Amino acid sequence: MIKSILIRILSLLFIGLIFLACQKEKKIPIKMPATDLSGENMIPKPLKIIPTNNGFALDKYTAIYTSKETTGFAEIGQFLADKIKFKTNLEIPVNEEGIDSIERVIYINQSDSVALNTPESYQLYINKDSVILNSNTAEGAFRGIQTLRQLIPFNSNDTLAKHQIWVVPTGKIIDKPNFEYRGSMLDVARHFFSVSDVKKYIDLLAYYKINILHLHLSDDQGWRIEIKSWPKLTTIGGSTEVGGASGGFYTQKEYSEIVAYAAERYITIIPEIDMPGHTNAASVSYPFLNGNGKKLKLYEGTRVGFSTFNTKKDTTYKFIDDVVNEISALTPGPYFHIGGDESHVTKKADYKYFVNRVEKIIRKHGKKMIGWDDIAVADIDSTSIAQFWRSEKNAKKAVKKGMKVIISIAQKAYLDMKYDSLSKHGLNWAGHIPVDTAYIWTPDNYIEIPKESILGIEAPLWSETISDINELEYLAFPRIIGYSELSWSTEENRNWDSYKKRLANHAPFLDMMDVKYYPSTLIDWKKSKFTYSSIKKD
Ligand code: TNX
Repeated sequence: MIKSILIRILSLLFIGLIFLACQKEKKIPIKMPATDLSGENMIPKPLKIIPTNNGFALDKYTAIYTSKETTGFAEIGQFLADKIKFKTNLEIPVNEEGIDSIERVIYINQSDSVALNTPESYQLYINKDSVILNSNTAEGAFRGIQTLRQLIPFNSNDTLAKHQIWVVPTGKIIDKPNFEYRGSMLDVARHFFSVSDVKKYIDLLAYYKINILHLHLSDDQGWRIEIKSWPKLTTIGGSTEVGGASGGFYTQKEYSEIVAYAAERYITIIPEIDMPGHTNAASVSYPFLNGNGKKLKLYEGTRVGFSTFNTKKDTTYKFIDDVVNEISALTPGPYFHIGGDESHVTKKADYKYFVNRVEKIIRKHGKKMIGWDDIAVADIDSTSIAQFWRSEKNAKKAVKKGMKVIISIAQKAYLDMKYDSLSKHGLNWAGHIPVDTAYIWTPDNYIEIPKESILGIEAPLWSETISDINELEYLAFPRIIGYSELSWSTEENRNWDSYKKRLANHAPFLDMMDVKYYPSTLIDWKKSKFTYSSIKKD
């Protein structure tokens, strides 16, 4: 009896001691080092940064909570937790109630503040014991999460406490985009890229707050999306690519998987079916479409401008209606891109008639039409959008018609141009585009297009010279990171000297993601101990 009471007292004492020990470990106030939020390497640069020079201790006693009433917030909390886990190996709970050990919170809050006046506006308050992210929309919260990801250091500080702490500098960030449309285009027609390649590219774009991925799904060398009512487009038209390899295509299910993956990252997919030129693969599949009067065969070279649809036949428009219908049904975003470039063998009058008629089909299926700037010669509606890649005259024509313009000038924004004469991949018809040339220009008032007429910026990656993800990354990175800043940050907040220092510090992230970026000598790249294989955890 006495013995069992004694055992009880001893075990209670033991539990009490453990409890005290735990309390002690937790409760020792952590003295955080001084920090400077304004000296951080965020890209794109936020609108306003107000440092408060203290530190938020991201550690195993941190939890994430989110608004739960608004769709998307809980998922964004989980997205952040997954990224923290990947970077630090910390398991941060999301929306879990009643965890006694929690000392610090990250709260992702749906706010009705009118100060957050665009769908992507957010405010990030980083205090000593809490991080509060406010946004009216899940989209804005998602953009804010990217900023927070960039502020979490790669290395923990192991001297501040007995456990690891990742010190996040305190302060306030008020941010919103300069342009609502911030895009990249990927040409999956000249060379095909797998669903997983596209997903990796999407992941990288999301980190830099890019919100549009335009997929160039058809060209002379290949048709890359299953159309159930016209199956030969993929069985025949999808069978080739530049250089003679076997091409490929996305089934509708795979395309939807890409769309959904992008949507989870608040990225809109824009499908492009290029026409009436760049249509050799379609016309070989269904010869009645052909309008150039010659016998066609599959094409694996890189010439442009030799193919055209027959713009006079009603069956051509029936075909286009089916294609637009099937693709639109799989595409929640508001846009459909009709290409329209380099139709050198289409008569001018036929071209105008064609663009005008196709525009009606696009609108019938509930989408806004985008076309390369060539379309501005046609009599089209002000709700259609011109993508300015080459012709100032066409861009100005579009503005006159009240259309919005996407800035993609080849000499500045083409990701497929070589960096310099030694570049392993790329073309040079628009010149060389080194990393500084890509960054130092002002899209906001390029050739005096008023800012209200500019929807945004897009950097196209044509794939004549690249055939796998490593080569894709070589051309896209680091230039696409600069385009993210050109499209998100205001002109006052852009500065090459500041940018190149910040970019240098993105090497560890790119290494961690196994991105084979072009190590331009203009940038003093930070050495990183990370490689994808060293950090990847199964
Ligand atoms: C021009 S840009 C094209 C593409 C090529 C690209 C190569 C545009 C609208 N048309 O067909 O792939 O140059 O840089």
